[in-house]
Amino acid sequence: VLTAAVDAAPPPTHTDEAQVPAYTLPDPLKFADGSAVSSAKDWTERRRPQLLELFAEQMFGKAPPAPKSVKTRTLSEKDVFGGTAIRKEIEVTLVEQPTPVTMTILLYLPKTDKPVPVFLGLNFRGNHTVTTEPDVALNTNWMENKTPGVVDHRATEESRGSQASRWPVEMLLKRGYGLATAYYGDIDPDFHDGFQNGVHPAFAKSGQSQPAPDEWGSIAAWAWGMSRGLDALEQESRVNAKQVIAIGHSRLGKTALWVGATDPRFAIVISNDSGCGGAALSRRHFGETVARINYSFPHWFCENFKQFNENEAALPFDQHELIALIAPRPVYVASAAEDLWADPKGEYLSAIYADPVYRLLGTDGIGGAAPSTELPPVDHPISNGTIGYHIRTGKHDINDFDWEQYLNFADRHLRARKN
Ligand code: GTR
Repeated sequence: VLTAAVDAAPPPTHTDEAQVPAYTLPDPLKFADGSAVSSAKDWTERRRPQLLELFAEQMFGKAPPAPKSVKTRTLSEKDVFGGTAIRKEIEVTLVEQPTPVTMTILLYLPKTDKPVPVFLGLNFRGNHTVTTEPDVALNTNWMENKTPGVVDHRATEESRGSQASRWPVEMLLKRGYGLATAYYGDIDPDFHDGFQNGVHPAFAKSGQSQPAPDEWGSIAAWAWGMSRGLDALEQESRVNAKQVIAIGHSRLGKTALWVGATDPRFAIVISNDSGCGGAALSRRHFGETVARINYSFPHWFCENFKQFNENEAALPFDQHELIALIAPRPVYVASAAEDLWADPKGEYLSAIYADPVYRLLGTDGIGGAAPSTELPPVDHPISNGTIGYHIRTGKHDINDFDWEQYLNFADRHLRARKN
């Protein structure tokens, strides 16, 4: 049954508001049996674990537990940007057996006398594409051929700095933040090979050749890898590990939300244009749909998620509840006006429908009185509350405007704190 669902091409998608079906969203403040979640204790001790389990079982798949410790090795360390910052490359061993899988973190830290907050996010094309600096190691793992400078699925020198516009390193450093990034394909190459490469095989139970229907797909693996990245940052004395911000764009924005839900050590979570399977409500069926994403990327979610192809009403949750799982920690959701595939309105609605949970936990939610269901105007961030949102001019991307808002948001939530 599941295989048939995967192979069948899904019906065409649309980006027409008039075609959004009538839908009823599950109420995060009701238990599965319909009774009310009426206190912070109800949420934290019973409802949150129930929802987290559902998202793991039915959507992202369950990941293995955190290892007792993570092995790290410093590959390089030097002063950069005129001696104002330190740059390190750190190898993190994700699994040792049967084949070692390692991830390399590229870490930039401003030189200060105090541990600093750090943005941690995976990148799409290797650490050497984040910067034009000639001595950051060229990634040698498999990657998509799509971008310039990638030949036969391997990076060449020509790709150096090709993603630099997405990673304004010096802007972050000047504002007192560090940046830690790693190539997502170090953790699990992004193509469907039946989970034979990356971190999956090391955790297969004996006799099992691929994850069970409720076990981790690639997004859950990338999220698990981000948690190992945070383990590694906890070993860095110059990093304030209590102020690490999970960030991601697009498929890696879906990843940031999932790691924010599963790993409460992340202080703030930022979803940039995460769309379907990220911040966008599945029941709106606008732009990319559940069936479409499972068809194009059969390895991103667990096998169970395919039961909801063209059947979103049967989902025991919707994406506003993924955001609610991050509460009461600050979360920022961003959209781009031309990125209809990711359903900006569905991303916004998720953020505001998570608001009641944030308020139950004693925060101001999205700020102000009852939030409006009208999409806010383009380039006017709503970022005074614990939930932030903006839709900016332009395409599916992450740029300086986005980062400015994230830095302002982080300043407001972290600077006042003593830890
Ligand atoms: C698209 C996919 C989206 C989004 C995007 C990206 O092809 O349909 O869900 O994740 O890729 O990651 O850039």
